[in-house]
Amino acid sequence: MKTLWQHCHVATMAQGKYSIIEDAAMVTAGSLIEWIGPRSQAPSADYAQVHDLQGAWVTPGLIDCHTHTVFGGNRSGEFEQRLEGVSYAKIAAQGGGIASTVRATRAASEDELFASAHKRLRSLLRDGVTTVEIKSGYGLDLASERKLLRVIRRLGEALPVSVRATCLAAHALPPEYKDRADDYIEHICQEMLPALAAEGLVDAVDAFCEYLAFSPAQVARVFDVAQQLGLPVKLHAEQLSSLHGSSLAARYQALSADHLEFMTEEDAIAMAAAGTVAVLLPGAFYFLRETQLPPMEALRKHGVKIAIASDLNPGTSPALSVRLMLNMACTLFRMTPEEALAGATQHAATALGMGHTHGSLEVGKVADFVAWQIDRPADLAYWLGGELDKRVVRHGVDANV
Ligand code: DI6
Ligand code: FE
Repeated sequence: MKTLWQHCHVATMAQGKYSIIEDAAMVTAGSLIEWIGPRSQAPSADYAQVHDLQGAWVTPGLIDCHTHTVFGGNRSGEFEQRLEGVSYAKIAAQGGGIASTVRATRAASEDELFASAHKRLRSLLRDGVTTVEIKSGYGLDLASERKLLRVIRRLGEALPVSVRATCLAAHALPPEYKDRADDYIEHICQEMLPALAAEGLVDAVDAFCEYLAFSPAQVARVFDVAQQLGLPVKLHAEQLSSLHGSSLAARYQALSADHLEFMTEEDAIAMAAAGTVAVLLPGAFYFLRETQLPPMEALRKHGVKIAIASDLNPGTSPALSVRLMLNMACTLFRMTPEEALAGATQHAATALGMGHTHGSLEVGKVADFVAWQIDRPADLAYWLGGELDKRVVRHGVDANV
């Protein structure tokens, strides 16, 4: 069944640029794009459906390539404490931080986790997201990590969104492994990853490489096992300090290295050579009131693809809007609106290993797009919050949430 979509302008985001087609039309066949170009050149055919997009600006569906959407509990109380001057260290000493989310996640049922994550994911979808990556990492034992990954799979079945599941068992040290980080890493490598991969619950493996989390050597151990299991890797790197985790990620041809405020030019050179995408997370930078900016000029100079994501998580980035992240990427990191939109479309797709099928509106790619009632593509990074009039189409059909 062929469908014609017309009376619109299109920012195709091909090659990570706007690549604009004014007064455009698009032909979809099933879930794929069959033709796209100026409306005057649209192939004549007996279309099953013809849609008038009312002069909308059409972009690829937004892709949120880094989220921790599934978790138990809520940490707004810590937010209040910090604003009253209580330090992170004191909050952690009181059992707060990631540990409190781990306790709440372990105590919650699979259905409770699904219900709370479903609400948060719908917020992202209502803002134009058609593909999302969701990490585990608040369970930190086999049964709880399996529970999280099963919820992630269920969300992709329940909502009109393509979901990629990333195992982040190496997110933090669980209490039962206090002061025994190497033993926990071995538990991940010998029991958790093989079992979860065999159950088809994992699309990629991630770790938190930081002085307060896991060392490059411990990350390399996890990455070796991921590679033995045939799973691509990603890495939380250089968020709070420089351990050259991003260079380690590049050595493993990682899909992406994420955060990167403290990365060096040498790290950027290594990432460029490996094709590892830099995923910047302005929500965490903003929420933590960080001051160290990612090295934008080094990333641009060496041609590292830059993606933007929400990092939706209860502790450092309780963000429910990718569009707001686009604004933060421009306002805080001085990216251009075009770079930011490429970061939430084509480059985000590449960061998920989906760059050949998603992320731009080109013949043969999936028909995931949003028809926005806006004046210019830059409006997507310009307006702060709120809800823009839009029509979301995923796999060639309207995606209503
Ligand atoms: N970096 C972060 O900012 C989050 N995890 C990570 O690896 C923090 C997660 C939390 O505080 O719950
Ligand atoms: Fe994260």
